[in-house]
Amino acid sequence: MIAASTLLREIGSDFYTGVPDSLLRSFYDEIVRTYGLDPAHHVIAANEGNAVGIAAGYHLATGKVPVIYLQNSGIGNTINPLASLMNPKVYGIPCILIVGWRGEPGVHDEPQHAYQGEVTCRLLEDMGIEYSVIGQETSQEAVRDEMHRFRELLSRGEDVAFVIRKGAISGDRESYGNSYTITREDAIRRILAASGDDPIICTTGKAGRELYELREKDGAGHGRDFLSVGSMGHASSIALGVALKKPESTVWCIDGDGAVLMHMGAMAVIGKAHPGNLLHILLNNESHESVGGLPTAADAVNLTEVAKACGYAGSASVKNDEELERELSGIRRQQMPYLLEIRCSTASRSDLGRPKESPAENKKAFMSALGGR
Ligand SMILES: Cc1ncc(C[n+]2csc(CCOP(=O)(O)OP(=O)(O)O)c2C)c(N)n1
Repeated sequence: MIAASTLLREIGSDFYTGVPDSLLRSFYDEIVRTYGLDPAHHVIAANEGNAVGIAAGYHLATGKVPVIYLQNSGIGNTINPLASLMNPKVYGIPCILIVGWRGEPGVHDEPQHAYQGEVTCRLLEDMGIEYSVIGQETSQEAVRDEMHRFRELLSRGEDVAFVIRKGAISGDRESYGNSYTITREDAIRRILAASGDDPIICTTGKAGRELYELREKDGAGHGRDFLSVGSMGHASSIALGVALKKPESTVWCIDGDGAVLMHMGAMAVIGKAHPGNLLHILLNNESHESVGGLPTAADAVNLTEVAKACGYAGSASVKNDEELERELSGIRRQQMPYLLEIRCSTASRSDLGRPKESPAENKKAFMSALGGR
């Protein structure tokens, strides 16, 4: 195992941007310990492509090499700016990617990571990005040698990557939080009581696991819920597609603030399409809680006003139990599309389980329940 502080020293950059991954937690906690959340050194991006853009700007302004950290799920979001901005055949802007390798073949992980894990190195190869894998056995000397090799490539305007295996980086933990009191799980429990038999599209991360467990506890079955375990930021778009074709159903989307910010253009498209049967519920804990809690930009954004500006028929924000109960009891009478923001704490259970069915089984059950409508 290599200490995060050692890795940062060997990389030797003073600018970091990215989207967190639980596997890189020690790495970004060390960045926070070193630079805090000072955007002159560390910007938590909305999505990984956004991070590439920020990194490019840093290079243009300083001539120095930025670092971009991401879960391999986010490689897709980087491909456009890597291929059409950073690549030596275009502007030739150097950066160092730190990629958390979820779903590495042979290592147990969740189903949403299986294919992405399989193609991670292949994608980097296709993109012409030299990479080096860091595992538990990787020494400081080995990282230094790779950085020596990489510096030559970086000086020619090429991009390089370290692909990080599970458990490869060690370090002390930082803690993150906010002052809100409603837990995400309790908010979901109340949403389920209000949504009855309506279909629900849920965002990526722990929210879906909590939803799944609550249904288990109720013995309610899972056919109403599409968990969208991957594709972070797209739950509201999936819900829009369903809502447009099931006008007789009220379609609920349970979203996260990190996910909403990741592809916020989706809100403009919902406002414009204006489905009269879409309830967009945002569990806003101002945090990427599912992957360690690094803050999002949501504390600085008024997302209920964003919804209105995007053309939603209405929106509201609640921050305590009474407000939440009041809102949920009347929510079906609201003009839609409607955004309800629930300000949540960053608490979650450590014994949270995972869905037993495969994503393909979830899809089948969801479609069959929807088809009956
Ligand atoms: C494209 C992509 N980037 C990163 C991740 C890793 N990831 C999984 S959940 C999550 C945080 C989600 O934050 P938010 O939507 O605010 O929900 P919370 O976890 O706070 O409930 C991240 C970054 C991912 N799954 N996909």
